[in-house]
Amino acid sequence: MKNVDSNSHVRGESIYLDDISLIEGTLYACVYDSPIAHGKLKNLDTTEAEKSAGVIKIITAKDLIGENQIGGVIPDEPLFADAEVHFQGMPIALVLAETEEQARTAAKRITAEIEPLEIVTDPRVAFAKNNLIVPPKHFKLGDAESAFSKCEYVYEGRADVNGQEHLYIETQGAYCVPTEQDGMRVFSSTQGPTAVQRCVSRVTALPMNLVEVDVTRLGGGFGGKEDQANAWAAMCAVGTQLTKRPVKYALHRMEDMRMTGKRHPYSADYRIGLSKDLKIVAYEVVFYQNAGASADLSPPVLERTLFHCTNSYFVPNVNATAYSCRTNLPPNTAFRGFGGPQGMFVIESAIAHAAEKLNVPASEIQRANLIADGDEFPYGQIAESEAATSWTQAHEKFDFARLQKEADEFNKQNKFVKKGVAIQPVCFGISFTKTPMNQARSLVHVYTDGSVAVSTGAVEMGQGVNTKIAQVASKIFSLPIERIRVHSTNTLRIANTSPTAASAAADLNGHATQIACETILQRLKEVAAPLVEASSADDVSIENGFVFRGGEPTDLDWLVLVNEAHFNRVSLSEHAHYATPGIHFDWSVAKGHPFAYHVYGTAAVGATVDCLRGIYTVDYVKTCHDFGSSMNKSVDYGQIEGGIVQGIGWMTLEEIVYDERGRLRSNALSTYKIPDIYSAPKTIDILPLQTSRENSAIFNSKAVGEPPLMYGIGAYFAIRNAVLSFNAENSPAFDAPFTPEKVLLNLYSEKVKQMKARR
Ligand code: MTE
Ligand code: LUZ
Ligand code: MOS
Repeated sequence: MKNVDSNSHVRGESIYLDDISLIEGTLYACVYDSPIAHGKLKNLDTTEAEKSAGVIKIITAKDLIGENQIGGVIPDEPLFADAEVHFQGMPIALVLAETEEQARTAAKRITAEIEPLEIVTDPRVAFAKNNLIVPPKHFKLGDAESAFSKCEYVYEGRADVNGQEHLYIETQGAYCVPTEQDGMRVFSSTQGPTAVQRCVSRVTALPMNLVEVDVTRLGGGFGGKEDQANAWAAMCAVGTQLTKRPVKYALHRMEDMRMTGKRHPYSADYRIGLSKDLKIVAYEVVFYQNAGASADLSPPVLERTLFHCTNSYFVPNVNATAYSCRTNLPPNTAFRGFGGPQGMFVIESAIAHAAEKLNVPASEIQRANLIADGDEFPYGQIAESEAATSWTQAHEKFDFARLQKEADEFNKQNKFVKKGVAIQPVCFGISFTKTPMNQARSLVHVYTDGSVAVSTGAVEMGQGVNTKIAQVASKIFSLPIERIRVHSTNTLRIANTSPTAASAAADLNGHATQIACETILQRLKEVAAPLVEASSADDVSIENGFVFRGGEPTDLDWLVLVNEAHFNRVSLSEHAHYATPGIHFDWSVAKGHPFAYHVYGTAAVGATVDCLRGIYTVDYVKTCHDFGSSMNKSVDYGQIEGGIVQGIGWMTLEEIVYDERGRLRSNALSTYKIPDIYSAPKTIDILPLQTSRENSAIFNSKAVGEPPLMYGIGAYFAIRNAVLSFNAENSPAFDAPFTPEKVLLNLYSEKVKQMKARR
């Protein structure tokens, strides 16, 4: 079953925001954004811009009819800066002009007088000033403090991990069209159509029922459009409200990189305590999250860092604290893994630290501590664990010892080229950690020609959710996929949606679709029963477009049956609701059962480092991955391959650099390196985990969107191991990404020091 979008993608016929035909009279928008990272806005001069050719209007905070506020979690983010600016790239004014070129030219003619204030970019500095977005969060299991005193070995250290630019191929943008009686229709490149609807409603003061948001698909979101698509849609909507004309804004790449938030950088202090037999007895960790200038999604991201701070390991005594620190950077936001990867990087660093000191392979510590059935996560949920199963099956297939031996032998024979291997277990919880978000709806129509239309709250962003939803309808109705069409995500058809995020879109919206289709199917069976002289609807089934009675085919087909139902005034439509059962979480005690299930996996990652130049290749990623039972191998394998490459990029190449003035220096693809085909691993082997365990995923096919990204952490440690085998005197700081520059410095650091000392 191939991706339902594959033909139109390859032919260039798929419709993205920029492919929507514009209505005559459309205006183009362009933002004037703050040139400095922190200051008092004294004076804004728009006179030159107003005189600029084609300019229709310039909008600032004071023009808004609704609230100048777009903060979703906490109301701390104005749409347009008014009294102060908080980051470089913060929108101050919006130019509307007859052409895109004219809007951009005019925006360059705006000037602002800004009285500089102190700029903070480091989360630890923000913490020292007590500049926190929310009060600190804690997870506690057992009694870490007294457990440390009984540990044979205790190590402490620091780990830092940088952010990541989403680099969706399609930049942020929106197109707003006025509809009658003050309404508007907003086309937005968003993962959260309802979030856009709410935000537009807030800044325009229009009720939500006058705001229609429509999303056909995104050219990638990766979390960057879970919340941060709102601003651009809100600006277009405000423009439409004030001019009564359609308004379009699609950001240029550099605007997008400069004005939008990224994955959160974190700095962390850890302390790990082990027993003589390498059991991790106690783990203490303090996370400093670099939230940027406003909350955005930082609080729930911070929470997920805590949820995943022990990765796939069982640690009986945990004391974890997390601070969300306010800095003068663009507000950081959701990014594939949502804080989880940062939490995992720190415990992997702690384990690597202990392994180095104890002179054992890190994999020995990892293997000895995998979480087992019945073990408790620090947040109270009891594990149904595939951690050891995935490890064992990966080891049986890929032979970790052989991989290590190959690297060791290679390293003995090569002086200036070294290989490193790392094992990377992954455990990721599936469900929004905020329980109320775990709900979805699906609207299914069967038409009288027998074709089926499905609408859900899920947004297609390349991850294949529409294919999976079509598969659900196709399977329940037993119709070929060609008879099913999954339509755009639209707030008039499906209301109050959760964003497509947390890897849960197929589960939530697929289940809702399953319920809707089953309801219609049951009605059809009831119509069919007397027609095929069956004793009851239970005796009827529908297979491949024909009605069966007692398992035997009849000559009543789908088309005739559908029309019989309609003729008998039986509804052929259903709007169904699904809410994930059995999940709950109580923050007052920081315990509960937040996840429907976990996804597990174990990967071996191999890398080769050129020790003269500091450059490296990732040779392989070999993983045994837990799909449950994949409902679409080509979609799921694609998600794994993409996630791995994106994770490797985060851990190795991609380096976001802000200078001390809070200015983004890596603001283009010439200075921000993302993985290309040459930096992708030479091979990716994917072995589906064999398990007979049931799970609550749609058709037992576990969520796959985010977990594979975290195999990328293994690339960091594989490179680190190669560096160590070249230069054993140096212990590289845990400071991701491990760029070629950092690798080179670490290859020679101690040697350089020794040379200097001898001189
Ligand atoms: N795959 C593609 N091609 N493009 C994307 O933007 N986003 C990822 C993942 N895979 C993304 C992707 C993220 S961050 C999430 S949460 C999931 O897809 C969301 O989709 P799902 O819930 O259907 O897995
Ligand atoms: N978004 C969110 C997410 O709002 N809550 C989550 O728990 C989450 N998890 C992963 C990715 N996005
Ligand atoms: Mo994904 S970070 O949940 O959009």
